[in-house]
Amino acid sequence: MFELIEEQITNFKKIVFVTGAGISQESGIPTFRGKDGLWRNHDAMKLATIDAFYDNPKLVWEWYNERRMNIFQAQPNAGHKAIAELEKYTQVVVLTQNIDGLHQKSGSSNVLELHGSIVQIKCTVCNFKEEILEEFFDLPPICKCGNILRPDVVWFGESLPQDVWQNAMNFSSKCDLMVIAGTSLVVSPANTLPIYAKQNNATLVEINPEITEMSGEMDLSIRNTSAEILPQLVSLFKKSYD
Ligand code: BV8
Ligand code: ZN
Repeated sequence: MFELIEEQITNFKKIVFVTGAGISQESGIPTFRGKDGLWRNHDAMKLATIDAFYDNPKLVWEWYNERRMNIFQAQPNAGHKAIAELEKYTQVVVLTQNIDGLHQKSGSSNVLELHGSIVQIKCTVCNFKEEILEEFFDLPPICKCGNILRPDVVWFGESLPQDVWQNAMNFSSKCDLMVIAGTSLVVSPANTLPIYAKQNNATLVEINPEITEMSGEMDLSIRNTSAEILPQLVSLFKKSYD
């Protein structure tokens, strides 16, 4: 399966991972698309928007509160752990669309959260911003300043944090191997990151049980799960370095 990259494995010095909801699926966290994409018959893609929030903050908060409780119980899986272990062998940066913090929980030390974090809560008006691990009982939760609090995530229609996005483009343009795992590459601008890597002649490896919009652009597109394949990829590095 890895014939294409096996010989050049020791040449890869700057590796970027672009991950999506699929990599956390095996930790019990539902993805947005496919059968998991509904919550109480609401389309997740419609709930993760500013309009939905201001339309019905209580409903959107019920969704986030439930996701938070599930995410706080979730453990990193073999895919997350393999990426964290790779840091022993070479430079690794993780650009994740996920908001679940599982890459950090598994030990990865260079993680950019392109779409924010469900653990971080911020005020819709003042500059209050804090990691809160407790469950909220009164929804929507209210800030000390009297305004509604919200999860510090990037909703559809909102811009990504400027500095995070700049760094993500930068790392993607400078890497020599980009591994795209667990994402349908539907959501922009995260789905442009493989283009930056390709423009810089990086090798592109995709890991996804399904074909994606960019499978045709990949040097290697592996039709399998991240928990299955990522440990095998890391053992290639282990063999060549140990
Ligand atoms: C922006 C945080 C500039 C919230 C998320 C038309 C109208 C309005 C907007 C747009 C439009 N057209 C395009 C846009 C832009 C829009 C967009 O891309 N829309 C898409 C849907 C068409 N993007 C934005 O709005 C972005 N901002 O563009 O700013 C701007 C500013 C102002 C005005 C204009 C432009 C902001 C996007 C961020 C949205 N927030 N998350 C939350 O999570 O609650 S995105 C959300 O979707 C998650 O982050 C998730 O990662 C992502 C994708 O959802 P999923 O499908 O679940 O995950 P993924 O795609 O990763 O797919 C799962 C994959 O895993 C599948 O391929 C599956 O096969 C695979 N898989 C399953 N199991 C496994 C597996 N793979 C490996 N192993 C397994 N075991
Ligand atoms: Zn406030």
